[in-house]
Amino acid sequence: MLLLAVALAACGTSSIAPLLPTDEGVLRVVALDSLDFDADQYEAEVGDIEIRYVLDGMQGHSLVIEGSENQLRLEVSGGSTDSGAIALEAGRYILYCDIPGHREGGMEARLLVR
Ligand SMILES: [Cu+2]
Repeated sequence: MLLLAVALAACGTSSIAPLLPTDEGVLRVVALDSLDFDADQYEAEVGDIEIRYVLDGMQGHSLVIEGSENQLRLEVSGGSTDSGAIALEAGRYILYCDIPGHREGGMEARLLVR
């Protein structure tokens, strides 16, 4: 509990999604039918990153990481969720939805791995 409190304090207030909003160690990303994710930037810890992709809407959406499209592709539609894991080194990445037109419509976000 102390560790969690320290982690939360270190995050401060911003539009960055909390590291552990629901499940410990799982990066939760929500897809919105407005062709958006629920945050502009996500953060995760170096190593095997488990991502849970949740749809808040009805349209089908995907989630891939630029440059690692062949390693992980999550897909949601009609209220479903999807999850998977990917190993990433420290750095800055771009998440996006690869359904035609969606990224162009704004469906991308940054991922900071540290
Ligand atoms: Cu999409």
